[in-house]
Parts: sequence; C-alpha cells; structure tokens
Amino acid sequence: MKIGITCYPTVGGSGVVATELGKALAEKGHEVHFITSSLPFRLDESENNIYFHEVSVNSYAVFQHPPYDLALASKMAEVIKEEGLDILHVHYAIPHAVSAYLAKEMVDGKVKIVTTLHGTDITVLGYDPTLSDMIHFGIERSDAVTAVSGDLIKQTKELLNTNVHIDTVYNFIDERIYYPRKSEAASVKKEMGIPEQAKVMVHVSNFRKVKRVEDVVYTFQKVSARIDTHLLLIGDGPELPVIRRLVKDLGLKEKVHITGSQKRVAELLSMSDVKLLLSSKESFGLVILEAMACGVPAVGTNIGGIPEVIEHGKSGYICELGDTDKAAEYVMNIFNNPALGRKMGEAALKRAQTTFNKNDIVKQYEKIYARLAGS
Ligand code: GMT
Repeated sequence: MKIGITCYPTVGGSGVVATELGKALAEKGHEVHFITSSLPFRLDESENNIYFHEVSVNSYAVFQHPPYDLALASKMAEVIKEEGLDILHVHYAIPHAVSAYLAKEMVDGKVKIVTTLHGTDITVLGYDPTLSDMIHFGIERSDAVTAVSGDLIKQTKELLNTNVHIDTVYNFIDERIYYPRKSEAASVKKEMGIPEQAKVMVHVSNFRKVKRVEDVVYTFQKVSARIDTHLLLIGDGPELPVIRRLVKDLGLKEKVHITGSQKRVAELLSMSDVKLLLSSKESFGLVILEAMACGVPAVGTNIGGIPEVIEHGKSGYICELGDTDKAAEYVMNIFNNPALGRKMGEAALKRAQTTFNKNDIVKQYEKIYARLAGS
C-alpha cells in the first residue's frame, strides 16, 4: 500500500513510534511517505521505500502566526494526489487529524485517514476549551482511530464525550536496538565511574512537569541512604534546571549522573538495575517498554497506561502517584533480592517480546489499513 505518515519529528514518544512504524512498513514492502516539518530524528530517508516530504510555511508580513496547519494540509493533499496514497496515518490529533481532514476534502475524499492518539493530545489539550471541540472534530472525521492504551480510550471517551470506535494498538520498540546489551553495559558503567558493585536506577524523559522527576530524585535519596546506588537522569527539558538544583541541595551530586539527551540509551538502560517513571500523566510510557526490552524491571505510577505496560509484581511494580516511600521500598526489594531482580528482568523482557511484539503490532495497523482500503 501507499501510506502517508505525519507526526512531530522532534524527540518524543509519538514521533518515535510513528517513525518506527513507517520503517517497519517500508521493510514489509509498503511505500511510506513521511509528511512532516523536518526529517523525523530517527529516520534515514535513504532506506528503501521511504520518502520524505517537507512541510514549509512561508512567512508574510500580514501573518502574525504562520499557518502551519494549512501548509500541512496543502502538502498532504499534494502528496495524496501525486503519489496516490491509500492511507494517511496521522500521529497526535492536533493539528494533524484536522489538517488530514482538510486534505481529504481537497482531494475529493480519495484517501482514508487513520488517527493515532498518543496521550497529551487528549489528556492535556482535551481540557483546553479553545481546542477540545477541534480535537473532537478531528477524531470523529477520521476513518479509523487508534490509541496507545486502553486507559487513553477511556479518557478520550470521557473527556470528549464521543462514542467513536477506537482500537487499542500498543506501542512497540525496535528489538534490534533495545535488547539486553550486557557486555557494552559493563564498559559504559566503568567509563562513567560507577563502581561495579553499585546499583543503578535510571529515569529517561523530556523533563516536563508531568514526569515528576523530583519524585525520582526523592526516591533515589531514600534508596541511596541504605544501599550504594547511582542514579542516571537521561534526557532534557524545561524542568532540568529545577532538578539540577534539587540534586545539589540534597547533596546527591556525587551519585547522580545527569547525561542530557543520549544516543546510546539502550546501553545506559542495560547497565541499570531498575527504571523509574513516576509521572502524573502517561498514556503508555514508551521509555518503560524500552527498559523492559533491555531486561530491566520498572517501577511506575498507577497512572494512565502505565499499569497496562508493567505487570505489578511480575515485570516491575506499580505505586501510587507521589508515594516515594513505596517506590523506594519496591526498588530496595529488587536490589536486596538479586534473584527476584533477575526474574523480574526476564519477565520484563518476555513481556516486551510478546505483548508488545513489533511484528504483531505492525500487523494490527496493516489490518486497519486493509479494512479501510476495502471499504
Ligand atoms: O511523554 C511526552 O511528553 C511525549 C509524548 C508525545 O506525544 O510524544 O508522549 C506520549 O506518547 C508516547 C508514545 O505513544 C507515550 O509513550 C507517552 O506516554 C505519551 N505521554 C503522555 O501521555 C504524557
């Protein structure tokens, strides 16, 4: 099939998933056209069956705000016509689903739109009265809608008061990148100056308020007071300066490694003993799945889709939001029982390979495309 994909091309779970999906579809022989404002950061356009169409917005003196949404719709319509797209799959509802609807109108309906909801497009923007009706419209006008967790479907229905059918299609990772890289992990640990016997906790995010990185630091403080532990904080974002200050004020600088954005995330995850994601909003938590695929158990909050990813007591633990005592207790449980830690890591890996199996999930999307193409 000929499939167009639109997503946010910068670092972020929705862009990563959209890019990996496009790459997987191209490997299966589909022709994939990315229609985005810049080359998605994990995409190599020299790969077979992959094409990149850049959306550019011209600036005129009369525009106070350049109309990206309209430029995107125009580009989408152009690519649908010129390339004969069967499907336009947009990731993140705003503005992509609405631009896709406009593009479809411009080509007299000659394409089917699939919209995948990723989280904050509903759980944050859905509360914004200037946008909620527009999100509702974009969803209702899509030919198929998917969401990355069952919880996100529930929240979409409640918040937007819609009865539209939404399929759960979980996220997946590329298992050729995320696998237990034990041998590389040992050398990276040494290189970072972390003693071999020390335990490692890891957090990866875009350091926004919803990630509650301060709870990760407080949990680490409690654990490291009892067990020789280091903390890796990977990623960058607006809260990073606040977190740096907190780490300094708590006197934890020696054992907290603030790495910024990293290319070798799989190696850093593989050298860790537990992954923490203590967010207040999280529709799925792709970073948990990345850790699980590296054989690392996770502790996450009882929020959004996180409990659909971590099986409490098997592949990790679930604690209540803000309960850093409990999170620390779970981490210490894993650290104090190496056999349990290993068992949970194995269960996490197995779950990543089965429940979130890339081939199965790509097939789920292909089924949706085939259903629409035949309708
Ligand atoms: O987590 C973020 O802030 C980025 C955001 C995005 O749109 O890229 O992530 C969302 O989509 C990811 C991929 O489906 C999910 O794994 C994240 O849980 C989700 N983030 C939130 O719901 C806060």
